[in-house]
Amino acid sequence: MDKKLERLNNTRVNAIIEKYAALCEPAKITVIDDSEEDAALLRSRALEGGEEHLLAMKGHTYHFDGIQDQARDKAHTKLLLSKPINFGFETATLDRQTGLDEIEKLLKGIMKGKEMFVRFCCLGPVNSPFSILALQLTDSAYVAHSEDLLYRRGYEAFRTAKNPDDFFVFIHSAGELENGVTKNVDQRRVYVDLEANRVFSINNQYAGNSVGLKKLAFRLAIAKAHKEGWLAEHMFLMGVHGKNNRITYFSGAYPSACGKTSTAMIPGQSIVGDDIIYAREFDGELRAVNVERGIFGIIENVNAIDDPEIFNVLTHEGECIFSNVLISDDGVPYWTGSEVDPPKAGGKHYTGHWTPDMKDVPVSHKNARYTISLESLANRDPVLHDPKGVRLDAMVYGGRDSDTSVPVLEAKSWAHGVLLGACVESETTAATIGQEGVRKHNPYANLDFMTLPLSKYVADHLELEKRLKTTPKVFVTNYFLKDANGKFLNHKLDKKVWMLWAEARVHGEVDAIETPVGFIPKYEDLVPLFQSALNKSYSREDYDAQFTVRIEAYRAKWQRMANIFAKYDMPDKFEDELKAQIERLK
Ligand code: SPV
Ligand code: MN
Repeated sequence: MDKKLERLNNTRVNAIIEKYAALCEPAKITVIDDSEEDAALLRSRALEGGEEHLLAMKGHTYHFDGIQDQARDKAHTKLLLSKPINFGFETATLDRQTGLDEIEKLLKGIMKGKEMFVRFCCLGPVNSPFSILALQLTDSAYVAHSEDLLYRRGYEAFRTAKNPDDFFVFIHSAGELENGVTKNVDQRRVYVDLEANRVFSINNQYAGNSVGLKKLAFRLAIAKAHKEGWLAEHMFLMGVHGKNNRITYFSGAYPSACGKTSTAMIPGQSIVGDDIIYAREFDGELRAVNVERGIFGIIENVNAIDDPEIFNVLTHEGECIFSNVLISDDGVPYWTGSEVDPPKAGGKHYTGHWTPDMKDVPVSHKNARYTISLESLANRDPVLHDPKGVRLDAMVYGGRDSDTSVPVLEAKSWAHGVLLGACVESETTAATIGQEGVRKHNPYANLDFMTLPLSKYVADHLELEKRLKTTPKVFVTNYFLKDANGKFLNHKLDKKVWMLWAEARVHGEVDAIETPVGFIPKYEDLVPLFQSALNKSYSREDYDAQFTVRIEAYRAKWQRMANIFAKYDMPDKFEDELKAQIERLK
């Protein structure tokens, strides 16, 4: 028996490896522990197997996903259920046994000639009451390498676990590769087996589909959190730096590609995480941790002016995987919106050879990404690995909304905030396969990952109030508001002012105007914030254009929500909040 498995001495782990080794028939099984040697082994295997390639800068590599494998595949991501559940929203489900039978057939021999990596990770900080252990089997060294940058190593945590049978399981195969990319994308499947806390993901490489610990684990965590009385949220976690060196922790849910990472990266603040949190009540306080330890971020428009910290990491030595960007002949990555011109000779592209005259093909895919660890960021918050997490004082919901929501507002109460979270709407982006720019209801920015009926999810949020001494304040932001001519009303950097205003509200330092839709900032409170945070003067005209409550558009929004929620059986308190919101707008 493998020495590392022997040392682990975990019967359930051994049985899983045995089962999937027999089914998938890999040529070799390699068990990864927490050592630097094993991390280095994964890096070299990713290069040897052609899933990654070296770049000129030390520590940098690139990876291409197939042309059809550039984003999360919602249509083929299915929840396996023994008994049908009425979610109330559209989600792909499949009879559990039918799904398991199908996946067994597709797994048969899928790793022939390949090496299967077995890796142990910890979702959340190690030795923390928040955390969940996870076992990943994959034949993709790129996936295993990405997980090393994005998650905490967990071999020792498995070895010393109090409940050694309690962990999530992820079985992944990139399937047959051609030029380093998955060939049989028509047989791509992501099957989430909630009842066994495991996910099967095959014939894909794009990390949102393949990396078990990311959105696959998140789907399992939402269901587990509901059963156990805590929250798993699609949220960043950040320290907002207020007056007198005060740090106030905020979490925020935004649909993919709507400014979530850039909010967590606002200059002068500190980032704990940019994608997923676990939150729990302890002694009447809501506390949260980042489930991850890295960023799988959108690279488009990352440049020296707008995202200086990330740009710095992407242009200096250190571990970084670039995916689906342009690679010049001398091994330099280029991407859209970097403010650096791609070379005239063009270079390697996930679509083939690219040259600047190919005007219809962007330099990088709109969902092209970088993978880095948070440790490489200068603005990382030192609490990142604290097993106790941080106290959450505020939650923010954001969306891509060109015509309705003011740039920032505060909910009237916790229950009103729960309503606002449930009613996030956003125009679709390139983060999922499908048409862009269509306004969609995306409750809590979480619709793609929801494994609970919305009524239960909402009830969990409402219930929380009873257990907390003080509830976090809830805010809604909108960075995408436009004027009648379709021009953005705000600069990208204005979000800093909105967050600092919200931070001051948490501490009762600024007043606000009560409107039917919530509390909005007063002009005179924003002027000094624009001055101190951005060195900008803020005009009354700008304020009026941005903060005039567009009553007709809001009415239309709440009518859309009333129509949607008429179909759900929601908690009474929620129905009351919804009615009250509509009444106030009358
Ligand atoms: C998102 O799309 O929300 C992401 C990237 O964070 S993915 O891994 O594709 O989910
Ligand atoms: Mn995300």
